[in-house]
Amino acid sequence: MPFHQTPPTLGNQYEDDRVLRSYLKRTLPPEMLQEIEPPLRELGALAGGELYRMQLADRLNEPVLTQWDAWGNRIDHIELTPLWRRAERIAAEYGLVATAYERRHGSFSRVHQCALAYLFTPSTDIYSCPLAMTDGAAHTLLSSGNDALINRAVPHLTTRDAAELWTSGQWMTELTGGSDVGLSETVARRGAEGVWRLYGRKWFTSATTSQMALTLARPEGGEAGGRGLALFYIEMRDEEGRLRNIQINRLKDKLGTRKVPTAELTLEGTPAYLVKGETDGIRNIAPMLNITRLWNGISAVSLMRRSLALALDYARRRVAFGAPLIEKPLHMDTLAGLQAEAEAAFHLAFYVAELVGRGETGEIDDEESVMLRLLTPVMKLTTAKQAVHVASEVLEAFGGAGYVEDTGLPMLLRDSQVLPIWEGTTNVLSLDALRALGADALAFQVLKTKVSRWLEAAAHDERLAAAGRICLSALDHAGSWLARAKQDGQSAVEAGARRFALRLGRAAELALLIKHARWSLEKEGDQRAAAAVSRFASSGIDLPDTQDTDNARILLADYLLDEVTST
Ligand code: MFK
Repeated sequence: MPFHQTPPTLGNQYEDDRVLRSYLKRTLPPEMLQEIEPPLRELGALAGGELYRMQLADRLNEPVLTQWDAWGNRIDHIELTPLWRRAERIAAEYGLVATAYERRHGSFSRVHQCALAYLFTPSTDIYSCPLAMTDGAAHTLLSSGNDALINRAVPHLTTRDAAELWTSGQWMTELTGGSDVGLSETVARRGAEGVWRLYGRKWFTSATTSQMALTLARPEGGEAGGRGLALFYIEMRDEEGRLRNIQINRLKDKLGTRKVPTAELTLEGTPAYLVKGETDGIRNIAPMLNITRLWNGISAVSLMRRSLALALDYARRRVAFGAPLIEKPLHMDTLAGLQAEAEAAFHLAFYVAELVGRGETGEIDDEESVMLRLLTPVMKLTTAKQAVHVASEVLEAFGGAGYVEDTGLPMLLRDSQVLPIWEGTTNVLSLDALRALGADALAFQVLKTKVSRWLEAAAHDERLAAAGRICLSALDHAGSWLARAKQDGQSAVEAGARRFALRLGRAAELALLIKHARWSLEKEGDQRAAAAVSRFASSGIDLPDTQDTDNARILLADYLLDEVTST
């Protein structure tokens, strides 16, 4: 009988997930957990069963743009893949967006929603993208105070009825840039009765099958930069289903997220409504960005979980050098390190979800508000980097099979690679973390105080206490670097911003992991979170200080535009 390798399989993705279940048990009131567990379990079964099988079968399907009909009419129709059409219905039915707005469980509704998103995301090929933008649009409209738009759109964005559900686009990126949004060239012309007309090109509009979008444009004569932009609301199609003066030029040919119909658009007088004033579009769209950044983090931890679920299952099946891989000390060591990364990331992403929930119900206190503003970019950038690292290592853990398309594994890496790019690259978000610190002189101190409080509770356990000291010393070093860099000037601060933000992210993850491990030891008698603490604490929390900027100038001297640096 020739040798046949059995492929990895997935079980119920809720039941099998110790980290999620233990976290929910610690965080949620018991009666709430009892109420929400059956649908979580159902979704876990779908994610590990029907949806996973469908995802593998749907692997080669991609959205198709048809620009013209047989009779020469411009139609710009995008046909979605079967998996996405199924995902759309499941998302409505399970309330992937609605849960956060029904608020059946107060501020914990956000955690509930994120748990649903975490189970749903890895089996639905980034259908989380339209959901994130839909959630962001509902959140932004609700905080805008624009009653007409709230009454018109929010019931559709937050419904559980698939026939009524709208998704929303978030059109920011133009040819001038995805990061420097203040350079946007789209112009808005004032029309009659509050209807504006938009003219311009949007270069990277995700999920272009949405019914509405929030976008930025500059009212004619408005000042340059981000302040001169306004936030607009658009409905894509008229009553006959025709696009409203929008042309879909082409779909993007991307490395990953291949099911997401990301398009280039031309707006040719598209009717639009102001959401909140004629200026400050970037400030006004920021609530949307912060929600999609939360989704980015939840997607990152969910993809890490999926990668590991497959790698761990495979390690039990694959025999090499006389034993299953899981029994091989080096393979075990590798997977344990990845598991610790994923667990640490999980706790930071869900902590930000808790804060978002408390913000929405008005329970958030001043310290937590500061933490939410600072940790949103820090969490997004840290978890995104971890997701790419974990996916890459997991492909390697499969050997050659990890590099072969029809195993479905390469998609894990491609889809993870978008996470540090969209919604703000690592560098842009590192600068946003500095912006958040700059907005509140005490922000760094608030973070340290919070972390110290989480660690105090674990001080009696020497293993956890030792990890706590690593965490505090990383924060101390980050703080003293920042003070020194500020004296050296803005260039020094900017140059070290990424190392600084990653240090904060990893330290916050470690502190939250320690907090959870103490609870899990005491209440569940479970050693595993504590084992994750030990591993994670020794895997680069206190990153080295920044190099000086002169060093970078010397190294890149041939390419600098402003001077010739003598070596
Ligand atoms: C799987 C789930 C993922 C979901 C994916 C959905 C797919 C969507 C695809 C996309 O749309 S990707 C493109 C997303 N684009 C970005 O994320 C933009 C990246 N660039 C930035 O974030 C820059 O930091 C930014 C454009 C905001 C910088 O612009 P400026 O003009 O230099 O901003 P400025 O002047 O510092 O800030 C303007 C105001 O906004 C300030 O407030 P004030 O007017 O009161 O001073 C800022 O404090 C405020 N602000 C900026 N970022 C903020 C914020 N406020 C709160 N939170 C923030 N994050």
